Order: sequence, then C-alpha cells, then structure tokens
Amino acid sequence: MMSNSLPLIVSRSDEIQSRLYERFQQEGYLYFKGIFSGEKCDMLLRDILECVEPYVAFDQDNHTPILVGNPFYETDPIWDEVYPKIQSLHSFHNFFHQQGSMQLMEIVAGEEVFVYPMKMGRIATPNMKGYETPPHQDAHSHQAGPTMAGMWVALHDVTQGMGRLMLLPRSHKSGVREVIEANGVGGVQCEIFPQETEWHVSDVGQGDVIIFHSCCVHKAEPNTSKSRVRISIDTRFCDYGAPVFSTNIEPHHGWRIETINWEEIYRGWDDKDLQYYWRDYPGLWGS
Ligand SMILES: O=C(O)CCC(=O)C(=O)O
Repeated sequence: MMSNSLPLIVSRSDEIQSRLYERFQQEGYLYFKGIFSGEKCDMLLRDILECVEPYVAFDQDNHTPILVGNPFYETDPIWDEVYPKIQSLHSFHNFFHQQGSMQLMEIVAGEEVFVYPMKMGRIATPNMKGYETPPHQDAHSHQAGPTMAGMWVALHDVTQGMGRLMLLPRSHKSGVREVIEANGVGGVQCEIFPQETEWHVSDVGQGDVIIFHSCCVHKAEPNTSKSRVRISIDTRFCDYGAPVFSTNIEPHHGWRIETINWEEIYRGWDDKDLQYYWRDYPGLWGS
C-alpha cells in the first residue's frame, strides 16, 4: 500500500482551549513547538546520557546523542543494563509533573489530571531497521478507555532519519483495532485500513510535545542515520477518576527486570511527594 506524509499540524498553547480540544477530537493529536526550554530538556538529557554511558555519547557540535558501539533495542542486554538507571531518575519521572506538562494535559483531560505512574524512555539507535516502533494504539497496549492520552517529548532536535514519530490523523475515530505480533517497541502492530495512506510527520525540535488520543495510530520511522540516537520520553494521562488498568501503575519494564520496582526507584529520591502518589487513585482496576 502506497503511503505519503504531510507535516504535523502545529498547535499553539495560547490558542483558545476549546479550539485545541476540538482539533484534538478531530485529528487525534496535538503538536506543540518549544513547550519545554532547552535548559530543562538538557538537564534531563544529561541525566539520561550518564545512564547510557559508554554506549551512547553526546556530540556537542550537533547537540545530538550518538551511538558509540553496537546498536541496541528495548530488551537487548545493553538496554536492560541502562534502563533501570533511567527508571531510577527523579528528573525523568518528575518531568511530566511540571506545570508545563500538566497545563497541556488539561487541554484534553480537563481540570483534574491523573498522570500515569508508568513513564517511558525511548532510545532509538541506528542500524536497528525492523525494530522501530510499529503502528499501534495505546488504548490496546495500556488497556485504556477513550479519555486516556499519550504525551511524547523530544529531548533534543529529531530530524529525518533519526526515528521520528509518525501519526495517522483521524485514525482514533475507528475504535480499537485488531493487532498482530511485530518486532519493535510494544511487540504488536495494529490493522491499518486501505484508505489510510496519509501519515503526519515533521522534524521536531527540542522541547516539542505531541499529545495523542488513546486510539490514534502512531509509529516511528526507522533510525537510518549513521550514528545519531533519538532519545525521547513519553507517558500517559487521563481525567482524574477514569479507569486505569493496574499494569500502568507499575514502572515500565518492571514486569521483566527485577531491579525495576518502585522501592528501588525511590531509594535515592529526596522528594517524597512524587513517591506512591498514585496509591489512592480511585479508578484502578484489574489488580
Ligand atoms: O517513541 C517511540 O518510538 C514510541 C512512542 C510511543 O509509541 C508512544 O509514546 O506511545
């Protein structure tokens, strides 16, 4: 099936909230430029880069992470070695609880937002073609209802060939789709209907944010660069009280890496407020 791409539709955070909400419901996503300052992104990026040493370094001239040795993918031994360190970062978990994130989440979730405890860090290295994120809907992977949404943040500029995120506009309108097994993040890919040939994708800048509906189909391009690595973060959120399936209150990959558990993650944190903030959440189910 031939497909083509158009640039992401750009939204501005100072637009009237009802207009943003309407666009989100119409297109299935919102894209905002430069929400987080370079300084904020760099601080977290530096923390993450320390965790991925010596496998990924930082090219100061191009302000881009670069691969030093062999490529790797989520669940490879290198990834399993570095990911618990990333999961233990307070700065990583806290990023989504900053005012800037919460304000954007409120646009689609209303005044009271619940940020899922599960936070995801993505390290897309070159030379892993076939293992890029396959097309999927988060409603399936997180067993979530229609008011859940995803937030994805670029921690540095992500240009063509570095594994950009692609969205299938209006795909959220056809409900939750059938899936089949696939390589790549998440391990499944969903059905794409024959008329759905137009994807939205752009080069994104450091601090740019994409918010997508739980049924919006999205995927990543393969990282075809020589050595550039794409590092981004994402999480899910919903209107406070909406049903949240129990696996989402576990840390990402806690189901398969023993050292990824909340006790271990919180061990070095001074900030107590963010610890177990989700414990009394009224919408939990499936435990
Ligand atoms: O960044 C990626 O490659 C995957 C992101 C994603 O699928 C998500 O945020 O749901």
